[in-house]
Amino acid sequence: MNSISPLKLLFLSTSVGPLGSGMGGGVELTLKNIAQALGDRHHTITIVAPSGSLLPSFPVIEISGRLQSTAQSEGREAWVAMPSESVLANMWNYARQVQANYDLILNFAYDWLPFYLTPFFQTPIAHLVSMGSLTDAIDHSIGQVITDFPSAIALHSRAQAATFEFGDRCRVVGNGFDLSQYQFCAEPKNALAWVGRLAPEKGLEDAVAAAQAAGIPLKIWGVLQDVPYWHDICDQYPDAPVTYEGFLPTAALQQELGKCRALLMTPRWVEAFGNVAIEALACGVPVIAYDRGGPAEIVQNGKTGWLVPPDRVKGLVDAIAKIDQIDRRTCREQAEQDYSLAAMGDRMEQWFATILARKAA
Ligand code: HBI
Repeated sequence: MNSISPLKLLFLSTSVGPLGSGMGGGVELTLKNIAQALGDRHHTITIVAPSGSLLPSFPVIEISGRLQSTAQSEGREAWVAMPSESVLANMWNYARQVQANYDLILNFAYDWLPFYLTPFFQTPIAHLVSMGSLTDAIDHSIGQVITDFPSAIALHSRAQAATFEFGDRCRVVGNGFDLSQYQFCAEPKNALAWVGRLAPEKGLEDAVAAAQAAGIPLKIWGVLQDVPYWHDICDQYPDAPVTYEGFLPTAALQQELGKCRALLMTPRWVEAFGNVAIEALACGVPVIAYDRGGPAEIVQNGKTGWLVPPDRVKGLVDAIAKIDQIDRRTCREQAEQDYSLAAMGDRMEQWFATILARKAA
């Protein structure tokens, strides 16, 4: 536990959707968990987020304006684009006006603007980068922050860091979850789970193909972000035993997820971390994941799940066949060991202490 004094913190949320909508993907849960981890340690947290955001037990300053398009759909050469009346621009204009009331600003948005604005602010800005490298423009703006403020950038995994040429100069903080929200389930039903935004970078079609080959029902939870993509999968696998179960908030999701024999993780891209892997482990659910990105650093092969060669459905099917070799209690223990709120709170305080020490120097 660090002995840093209580801080007044301003969180700037993702610009692609209101908190609680699911449109922000994993970063919504990440922000909530970090607010709780730090709130438990007597820091005061205020959150700035798009209108319509809901977050229990923390003050949310709702900002109006048009949502940012998702960076992962932009392409590597994409220019920086913001609509008129941009919610992102309005959020950062608000932060500029109130910055003197805070000891530190923590940015969760994966956008060019917050990184570019960092030297323009008097209050230090810490950036928790939520995805791997996607566009040259954003890469360059993050690299510039590291040049000017060497301790200001943190990432979730080493694999995510490795996607940036400056990755070795970033802090890796993993993630943390309120494990009291997740109930351990010892006796699962005969079903597999897939959880995430239904979008091409998540590789859902492989999980559907694997469930069909294994003859085990697959339950799918998450925001239906790309409807044509989902319809293509349904057309391609008309007889697969799969059901789309909608987007559930954490309490309901973990109730259903815990009843599954395994979580399948089929990312096409370098998943920065893989929050759902921890949520599954916390419920005692083993994880079968492509050996790529954040999940490959989480799953202990043969102990809390199986890592399979990326993009190979047969690897998924082989792993499903031996899922009963995994002890579900070991899965819960791993979540408690590495990914609790207390562990994450320590890592965040260490990060902030480094930034504030540099500022003082
Ligand atoms: N795209 N432009 C942009 N900004 C974000 O904050 C953002 C995004 N795409 C996805 C995303 N955030 C989150 O879903 C991931 O960071 C988890």
